[in-house]
Amino acid sequence: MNTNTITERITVLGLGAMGRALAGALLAAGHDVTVWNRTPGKADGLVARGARSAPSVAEAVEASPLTVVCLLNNASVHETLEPVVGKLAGRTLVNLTSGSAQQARELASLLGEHGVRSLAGGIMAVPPMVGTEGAVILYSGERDLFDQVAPVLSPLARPHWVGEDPGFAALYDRAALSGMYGISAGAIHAVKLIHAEGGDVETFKREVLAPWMELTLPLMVAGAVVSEEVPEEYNADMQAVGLETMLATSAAAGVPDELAGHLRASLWVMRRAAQAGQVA
Ligand code: FVH
Repeated sequence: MNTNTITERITVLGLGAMGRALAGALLAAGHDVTVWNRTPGKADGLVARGARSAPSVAEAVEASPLTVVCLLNNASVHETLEPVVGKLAGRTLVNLTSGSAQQARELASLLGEHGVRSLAGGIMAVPPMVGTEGAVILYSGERDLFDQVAPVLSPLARPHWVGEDPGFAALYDRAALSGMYGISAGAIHAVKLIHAEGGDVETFKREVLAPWMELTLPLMVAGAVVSEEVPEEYNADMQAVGLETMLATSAAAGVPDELAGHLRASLWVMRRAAQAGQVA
């Protein structure tokens, strides 16, 4: 099969904020788009732009050889797809709903048993970013299917394949978000600390925090290792002492202990590294 065998008729199931953005980008790229949403009314803006609104999931999936699913969670995906899985046989399904790696593997397996080829995806973008430079969608599943689908779905975001294992798109997506939330937690803790002691948060963010985080982010990513090694120049003992001071400063300022979890996690890493003899 080459890319031409998947036509440009595409069905989108789920018209939340992300589903509407995806369907809109496909319409803007000239695709023939059929949409369905559990609650009526969300298709109106897309219909005005040329989409067809299907009255049922079954009619929606029968309208196109390729269906993109973007629902709230794994439970809503199964609730929506299981009654129509027979109608999907011989078609292709791309699930862009967030979930766990195991959920993605189970869905791929269920679909495969019913003759449905599928890819799992993880959207690395928020709705306004869809269709713009910088937006990425991670895909996993069979490489040849990705090669067919990627050009068709490239108007959504840059397609990036991460492996044959259907769980890998979810795994990479969840892991990348873990990195992002780690940064977010650190930034929130930092401004709470400044505020608690009467500092000017906006000045701190602009003049100290933002430049510092921009400088250190690449080092933090490069220094994240799986083993208990930290780069020698980090000096794990020294880092552990510094982290204890940060925790004490936070406690003295009355910042809730729940916001200091990232410091305790780093302290655990540095103590393990020091114990493993990775000290400069
Ligand atoms: N929005 C974002 O910033 C993030 C960016 C990264 C990827 N996520 C994931 O995308 C999935 C959808 O997110 P969303 O932003 O579109 O979410 P909502 O606006 O809340 O829309 C949810 C849609 O799911 C439908 N739905 C919910 N439960 C069911 C169900 N049991 N059966 C059928 N459909 C269901 C809901 O329908 P309705 O409430 O309008 O009837 C919406 O269409 C999500 O996995 C994010 O993690 C977005």
